[in-house]
Amino acid sequence: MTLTQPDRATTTNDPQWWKSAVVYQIYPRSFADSNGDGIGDLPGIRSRLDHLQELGVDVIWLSPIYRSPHADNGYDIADYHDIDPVFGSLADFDALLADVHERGMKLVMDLVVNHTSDEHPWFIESRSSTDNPKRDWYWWRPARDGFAPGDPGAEPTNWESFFSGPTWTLDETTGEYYLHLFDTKQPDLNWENPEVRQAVYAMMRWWLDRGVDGFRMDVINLISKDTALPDGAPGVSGVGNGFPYYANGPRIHEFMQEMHREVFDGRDGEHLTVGEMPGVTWQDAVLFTDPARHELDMVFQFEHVNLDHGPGGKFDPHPMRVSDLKASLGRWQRELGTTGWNSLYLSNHDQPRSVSRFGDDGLHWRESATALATVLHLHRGTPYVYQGEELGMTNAPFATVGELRDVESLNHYRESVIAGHEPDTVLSAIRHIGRDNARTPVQWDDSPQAGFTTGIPWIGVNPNHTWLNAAAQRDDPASIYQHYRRLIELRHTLPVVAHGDFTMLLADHPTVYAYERHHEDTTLLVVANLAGDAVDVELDVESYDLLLSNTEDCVAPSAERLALDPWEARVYITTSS
Ligand code: TEU
Ligand code: CA
Repeated sequence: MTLTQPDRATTTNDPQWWKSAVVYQIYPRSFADSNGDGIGDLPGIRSRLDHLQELGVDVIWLSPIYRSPHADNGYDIADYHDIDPVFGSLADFDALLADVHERGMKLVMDLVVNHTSDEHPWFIESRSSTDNPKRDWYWWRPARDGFAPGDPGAEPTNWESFFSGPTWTLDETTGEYYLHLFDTKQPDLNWENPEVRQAVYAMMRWWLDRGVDGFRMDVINLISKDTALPDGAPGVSGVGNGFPYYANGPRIHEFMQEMHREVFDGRDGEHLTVGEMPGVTWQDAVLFTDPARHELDMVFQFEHVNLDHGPGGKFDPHPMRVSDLKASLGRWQRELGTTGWNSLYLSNHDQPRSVSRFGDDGLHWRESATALATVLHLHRGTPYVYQGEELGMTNAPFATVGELRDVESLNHYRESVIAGHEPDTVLSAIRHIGRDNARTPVQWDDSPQAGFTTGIPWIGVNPNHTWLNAAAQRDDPASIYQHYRRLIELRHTLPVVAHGDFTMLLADHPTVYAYERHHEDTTLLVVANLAGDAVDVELDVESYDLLLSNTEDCVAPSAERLALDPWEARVYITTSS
């Protein structure tokens, strides 16, 4: 098939333009460094826009670039209206936005408003006294009844933070505790207070007025909490699980509708909103994404990226089976149906590299990366590509804890070793699931720092950049990069990819992922062997034409049987007249 120039989503006037769009996530710290300080920045991104334009993506989502002390790499914001000097200036931002728009792409900002940095002026005021007008902008509580502040167990609830330790920190100034679901430097905003909500909406309008095209909303389903703040049932670690009381709280849909009204109603232009929602169920996701309810365009759900977590949580590795992945993704396809809308992702800055986790980053590296991409991108929903995924970047061989940078991994390591766990075992779990895997610099070429920086990178470059890099793949038709380019083009050119329904095939097969998409008179059939052994399946493709595959020499199917090599993926199409 000859593929034409991508018909970009930006050229339509459709409120649901994002159905035929593909989003690319940039983690600015690790993308491209322009000034040799070892940290990626906005001019660095500007210098690499050709790579994204050739790939054909429609939207860029930037992880946070606001002023921040970087306790959590920018997910701790000290000023929502300025760019952190390490990334550049507002002038650099405006220049980047103009370049992105000029190339027919859109730019979506990360919106981190469940919490701020403890260095945000709002929190500095709030902590200054119990009668400060901003006191109620955060969650302040006295020590538990019968305990003195600072006593062991005096925390107002027994909840455990996402980043280890209690979710409460005592502030000596007033002798009260503040709530932080994440790091101690990330105090939670109190969304019950209408002034907080209005301040956030005003800030969002400020960015839209500046020209940005939407928001990826960080842990947005955690903003409504049960105001009674009950203790949680003790989990495996003995610490309380507060999740039922702070996730998908009683006012979450009300807040999302209010935000939509206050920020997006009556605005011209095409926006994209996606809510990151740990623990969201498909039932809730339908409510969040039903266009008639005016909440969000789509959500990031976590079911499929939690399949390899054991009872002890993410650092307790559990084998992942293809059949579990099929069951999970298939359920979301089915249940979001035609009312809601899916986000499709296998990786982001919080997850290990998808080819290492779901595929085979050794022998079948190229085939497994392209098979996984094929399966994901042709689902119903909006696909997200995380930087380097389009090159098949892999997990990093972190040799010592000294090579790690992430606050979550470092806290977990410290707490586990104090608790008596074997350091090597702890490190091996971190190597498997830790977020730093996704944060090593993008591998542009085979030069000493992979073309990322002329200085010393803030986190080590993966040694495999000598052969795994963008320069080596750009003009190679068999490369992972070129395969992603073709998949993106299919979404732009074939209505069945953007709009077709979804039917799972071979649902009980342990390793073959197969499904059909129908739209008007077109049927697309996607089949992929997600395992390292050749396989033969009962699938009749005789009435179809082969549209795309990830191997050079596809064996022609015999009647009713299809033989697939390890990690082989094929896409067939047929049109009935
Ligand atoms: O992540 C929220 C989240 O629930 C997890 O994916 C998180 O990364 C953690 O690994 C749970 O174990 C969002 C951001 O994407 C993440 O980078 C931030 O650290 C976090 O919120 C706090 O802002
Ligand atoms: Ca820099």
